[in-house]
Amino acid sequence: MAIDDLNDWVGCLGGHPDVKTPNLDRLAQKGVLFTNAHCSAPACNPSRASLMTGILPSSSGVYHNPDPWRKSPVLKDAVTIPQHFMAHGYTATGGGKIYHGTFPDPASWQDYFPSQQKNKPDDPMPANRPLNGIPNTAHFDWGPVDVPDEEMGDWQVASWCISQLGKRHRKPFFLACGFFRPHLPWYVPRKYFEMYPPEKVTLPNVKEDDLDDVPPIGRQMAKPQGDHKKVIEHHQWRKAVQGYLASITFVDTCVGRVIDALEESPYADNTIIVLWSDHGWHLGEKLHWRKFALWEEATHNVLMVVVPGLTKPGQRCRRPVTMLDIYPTLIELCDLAPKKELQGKSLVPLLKNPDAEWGRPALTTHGRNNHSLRTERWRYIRYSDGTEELYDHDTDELEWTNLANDAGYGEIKKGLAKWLPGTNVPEIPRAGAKKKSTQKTRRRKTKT
Ligand SMILES: [Ca+2]
Ligand SMILES: [Ca+2]
Repeated sequence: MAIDDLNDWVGCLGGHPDVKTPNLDRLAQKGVLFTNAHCSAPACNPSRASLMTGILPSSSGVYHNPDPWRKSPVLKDAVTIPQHFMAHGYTATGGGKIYHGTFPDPASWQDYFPSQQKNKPDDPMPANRPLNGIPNTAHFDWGPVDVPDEEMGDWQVASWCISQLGKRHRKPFFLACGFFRPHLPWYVPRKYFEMYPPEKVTLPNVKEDDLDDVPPIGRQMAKPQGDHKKVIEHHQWRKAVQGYLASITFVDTCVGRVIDALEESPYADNTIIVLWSDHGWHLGEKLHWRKFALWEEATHNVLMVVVPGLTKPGQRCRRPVTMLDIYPTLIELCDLAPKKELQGKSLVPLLKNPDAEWGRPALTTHGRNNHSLRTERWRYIRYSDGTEELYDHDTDELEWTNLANDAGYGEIKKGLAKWLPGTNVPEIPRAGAKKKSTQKTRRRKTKT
């Protein structure tokens, strides 16, 4: 199961005091919750391409959303996770958002809902958009819709997956269930908004001058004069937090339906469950909104794994892991042929013992040669121009105080820097980039 744009605002991860996620909490309780899991890239397309192929952005050249990942010379013939399962006799089907919307991958599936080319069902859209009153806001919008749950795309994806679990399968199966919320726009049924009265929601703890010690490339990623300024000017911070929380609880309900169906199915006792989100999300921290940055809010995502007969209920693992580790984990768990090109590391030792030694940091990359490394204690960021940030999570979990330029941290930085990737291949040409056209402005797709 994949959840789009879900940060650590999940009850069991403790990222937000108000959030209600009973079903995600229940799923985490069934197995191992990774509390220090990070994406390979803080954007949908590169994160998902990396997760599904096991190859780092710095090796493939897929760094941003407009990069057509199958055009990467490295990923052109890459065998994705479901393809590898199919090669071992499994059926592989899926529904909803697993790959970034612009670049579905029919080679990965035998059947897909709603279709191989259109991976995501439509959602109801309110009339009179935007609902938040911000001019030219596009999908950066939020507010309740008066429709039953059944009209929501994610509800339909869950229903389709439930129907797959209700089938009699003759072969082992790989089933992918991709949910779209809490991706923007935050239009979900009214009852979820009513769970979070805006005057009562807790706003993120934000330091107004937090960017003062951040190098220029980082400040440019944050764009304080963009979304944040608009949200403040239009008095929308509380309503935005409400919209994100409402969207999370809506998707939590969808997750719960699928878990219930699995538990009631003949496959309850021999099905491995992996639930992940593709990256985190800022809601004003560092005066930044959305993902597209290398701080904790953007890189930290959700990962839980349940393996019947192996994981024990209620376990937690604090080791820094990444989404890249999912592919080799599944290979080991399901006895598939090893693939030496994969750049992640199997999580099986941690599934057996969450306190086992791990010995490597989590790497996140945003754009060519901008990297972040996370250990249990440190976050180290190095941008393409050599500028740096260093945060000590033992004393500064909000990453407010950049220690990179303080004397005394040279050895720490050196120890971390040896984990930076040795190659940083150029970005592959973006979709449509070659045709320098006379057509009207080609709006670069930065959404999702
Ligand atoms: Ca996403
Ligand atoms: Ca700061």
